[in-house]
Amino acid sequence: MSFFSKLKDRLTRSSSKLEQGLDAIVEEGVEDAPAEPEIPPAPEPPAPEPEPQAPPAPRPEPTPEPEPAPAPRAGLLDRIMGRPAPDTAPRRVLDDEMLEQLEELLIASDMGVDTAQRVAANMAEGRMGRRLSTPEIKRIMATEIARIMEPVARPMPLTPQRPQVVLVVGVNGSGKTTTIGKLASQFRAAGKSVVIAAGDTFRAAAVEQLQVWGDRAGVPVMVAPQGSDPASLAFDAITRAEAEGADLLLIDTAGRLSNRADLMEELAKIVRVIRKKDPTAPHNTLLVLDATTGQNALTQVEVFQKLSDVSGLVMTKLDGTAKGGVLVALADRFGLPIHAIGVGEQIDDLDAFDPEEFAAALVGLDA
Ligand SMILES: Nc1nc2c(ncn2[C@@H]2O[C@H](COP(=O)(O)OP(=O)(O)OP(=O)(O)O)[C@@H](O)[C@H]2O)c(=O)[nH]1
Ligand SMILES: [Mg+2]
Repeated sequence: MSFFSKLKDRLTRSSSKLEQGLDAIVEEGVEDAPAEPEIPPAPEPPAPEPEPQAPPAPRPEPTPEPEPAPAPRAGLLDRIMGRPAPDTAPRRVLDDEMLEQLEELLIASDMGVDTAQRVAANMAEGRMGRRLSTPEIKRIMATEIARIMEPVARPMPLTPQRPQVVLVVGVNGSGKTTTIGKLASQFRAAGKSVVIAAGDTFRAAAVEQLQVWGDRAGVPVMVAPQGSDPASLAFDAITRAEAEGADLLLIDTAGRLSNRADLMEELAKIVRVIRKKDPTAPHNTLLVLDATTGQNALTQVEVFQKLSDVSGLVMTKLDGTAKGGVLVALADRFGLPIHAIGVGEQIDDLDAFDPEEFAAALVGLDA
């Protein structure tokens, strides 16, 4: 299965919420609007049909997206002859009220107020007064969402340093260890030699969990006794990765709550100690965020940016959450690269972030 099919299948809690919302918005307008004004109440000679609809407003700027054709309708002759209309999808005229409803729908998908406003405003540009169907709105919405996310869609950069030190941080349970396992497997498959350091020395189970992932990925895992100093493990791990000529060292860390100052200080210490070994390290600091936390992910970025040089984001658990829109808010608000997204617990359930595919899956489009 392609990653897009998987993403689309697993993002359905987010996409079905948007789809249902869109259908409701369009239907509401259809009910309010005078029913099909082009059908005269009384029989009429089959004269050339007047086109009551205003031509589409001129667009202030060109967009790459193809302009949807004006709403196709069955002509009078077609109706008399019983021929089906070319497109029977309900349509609603885009006006301020509908725009506001679209904005609310985007906010409900966890996009946040600012981003929702931006997406809605971009959607409206040059389209006010046009009659739009749900499929058309979806395409326009996906285009505008992808446009916002395009600049931040970047895979984790590979640097010339050996080893390239990648520090993985995030709150408890966000998916750090799982993501490291998946990344290790993918880098291995790409021909890189990888070492993992089990920097979560608090929980014995954490080390075991990482060893399982290391086995799956075929990557050695460096561990330290439970309760030992994670900073000194990180230091030793760089020494070993250097000695082995490894390309990449992935350092797992214990999940920390942003309100625990001691844990936050410990993270700063890991960075200080790593830098004694290699002043340019860590070369990447990946912040792993759990999509199910919704808008809270924004706060997590702010907190982690204060105590580490977050260089990129990975968002996990996009499967089974209706809060997928939060990734759009993250892209819009911070401009940090989004390297990868996770859609499940298996080793191949992580892939590079593709904004067009994500936007399509989020609104429930096929391509
Ligand atoms: N559905 C789903 N589950 C995920 C995903 N990524 C991780 N998980 C699950 O989330 C749970 C927590 O993942 P971990 O990788 O242990 O998270 P962590 O950040 O290392 O957690 P701590 O070490 O406790 O801070 C596990 O049960 C994972 O299987 C994902 O993309 N989708
Ligand atoms: Mg962990």
